[in-house]
Amino acid sequence: MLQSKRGLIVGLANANSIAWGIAEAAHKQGAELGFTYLNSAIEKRMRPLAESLKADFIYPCDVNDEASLEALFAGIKEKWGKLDFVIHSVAFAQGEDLKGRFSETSREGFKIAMETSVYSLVALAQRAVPLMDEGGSLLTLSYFGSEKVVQNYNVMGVAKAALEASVRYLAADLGPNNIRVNAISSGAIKTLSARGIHGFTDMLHLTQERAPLKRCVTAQEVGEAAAFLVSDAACAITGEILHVDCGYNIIGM
Ligand code: 1JT
Repeated sequence: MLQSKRGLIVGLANANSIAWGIAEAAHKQGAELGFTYLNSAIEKRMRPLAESLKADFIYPCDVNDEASLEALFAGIKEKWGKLDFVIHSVAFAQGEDLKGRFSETSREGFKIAMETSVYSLVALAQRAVPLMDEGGSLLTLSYFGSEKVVQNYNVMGVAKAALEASVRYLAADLGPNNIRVNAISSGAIKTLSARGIHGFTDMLHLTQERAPLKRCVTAQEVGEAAAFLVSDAACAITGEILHVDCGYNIIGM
């Protein structure tokens, strides 16, 4: 499905990462992959994983740093000359903003969450476009907390709502360039991001009880859906938020 396609994966931290599920699936479908890491602690965990998929490159990148993005895309241009897809699997909020009262979110905390979790997609898109002459595909990761209130998700829910809106605006903007922009709204998965979040294990149990499929989704399953969305099989799908959550989102009471 992804034979002769070249994809950049941003957000691989370790073997629990959603980005890892996506990387494995994309590799299985024949994609050539390149990866980024934020710092040396993350590099240590992700490098062996990326190498096991015969990564064409592993570059440092801080999505909040313009110079770092410039260097990344200069590297990609030199190495590949073109780009077929980008996986954006990045989000951040301060721990203090992922608990308690949303109304108490600080200006700085709000800014940090929005910049890292939302603007970073726009920043990547800007630089990917010139490498996608013949079209391409951008994919980001969202979560149900963008649509309905999920206790403690707080500022990330607001950021994910902005991320999903950004997917639509980017899709409209880049459609004439034959660049598709989509998101997967994943069910809860125990990743590095989810670790240390108070009550996360209870959330997983509740999901298993309430979701139509009576279980939680895996990063590998999100990966399979992601591989489809960035492939030509999804050539008419853009601006879409695809729920890959064992059906959790359809349940009311
Ligand atoms: C971030 C974190 C983004 C955790 C995230 C996330 N998207 C989903 N999760 C898991 C999650 C987190 C909370 C939650 C439900 C799911 C942490 C680091 C910043 C980015 O609340 C019920 C808080």
